[in-house]
This record gives sequence, structure tokens and C-alpha cells, in this order.
Amino acid sequence: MRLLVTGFEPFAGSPVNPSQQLAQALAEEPPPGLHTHALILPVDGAAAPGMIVGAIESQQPDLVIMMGQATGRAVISLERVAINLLDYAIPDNTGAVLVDQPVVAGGPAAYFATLPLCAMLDAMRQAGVPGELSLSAGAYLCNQVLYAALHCIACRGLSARAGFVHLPALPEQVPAGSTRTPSMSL
Ligand code: PCA
Repeated sequence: MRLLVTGFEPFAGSPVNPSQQLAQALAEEPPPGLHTHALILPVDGAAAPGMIVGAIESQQPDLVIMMGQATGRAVISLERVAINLLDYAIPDNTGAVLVDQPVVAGGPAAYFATLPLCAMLDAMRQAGVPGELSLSAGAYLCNQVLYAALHCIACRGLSARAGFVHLPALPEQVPAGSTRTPSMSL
């Protein structure tokens, strides 16, 4: 089986992003039996969707696991839904702020992730890793690439299963003295 795993570059002024580190670690030490390719996406709303679509088309993966950082979340979140909305609360890394725009003009309102999320959550919990199902990947880059990937797979009739995993901040990203920002080690 071919796995395409993605992370994002750092954003919002942080020097690191756990999703980049985890994607790179998975590529260096792939899960047994999975031919794993890692792709690090820019936090750039104009470039990132084309990059995930290009990777799906060129590599024809069986599984697409996209990852990103969700500051403020305490456990690993498995996203159930991608919505056709861009509503950035902060600029992307090029300075763009897209508000009240579709990811794909004329596209469906939403797509469900197609990874086996309940089985993944059970497996995570059995392994002692706290997790949850999430109903919103937001309206920023993470939702955008999830929507773009699911739209590409649906439109081209591909069999790949795809979904998005949001990760808590790393301990070193928590401001000194803060007791409010949850974190999880890599
Ligand atoms: N998280 C952001 C975009 C990049 C990242 O790692 C998000 O949740 O949309």
C-alpha cells in the first residue's frame, strides 16, 4: 500500500510545526508494509491545494493522511468533514487573508473524510494516545487542503482514502509560564 503523508511548514510566527516533524519522522521510519512518501506543504493558500492535488495525481496513493497543527487542542483530532469555505482568521505565510470564499467555486458544500476514523481512534486509544473525532478542521489551510484532496479524489474517481489529523502544539511552542495552552510531545 502506498501512503502519502503531509505536514505543514511553521506558521503564525512559530519556528516549528509538529506536523512537519511528524511527517518527516514517518518518512524516515515508515510504518511496516507501507510505501510512505512525505510532503511538506507551504502555509500558502494559492500554492498548497495544487501541491496536494499534484501529489495525489502523480503518486496515486492508497492512503492520504494530511496533518497540521491545531494550537489549543489538547488531543489528536481526526477530522470528519471538509467544508467549501475559506475564512482565514490570520494571514497565510504570504500575507494573504481569504475571507468568505469557496475552496472550489461551484464545488459541493462539504466532503466527509474517507479514512476509517472510528477504527483509527480505537487504535490510538489502545496505544495510549489521547484522541477525538472533530467536526471542524476550521476554515484555514488545513480545511483547504483536505477539501482540495477529497474533491480531487471524488472528481477523478480515484480509490484513495483521505483524511486530516490535527495535532496539539509541541511543548516547546507553549509560551513560558502559560498554563492555558495544551501540548503533546512528538
Ligand atoms: N495548521 C493550520 C494551517 C497549517 C497548520 O499546521 C490549520 O489548522 O489550518
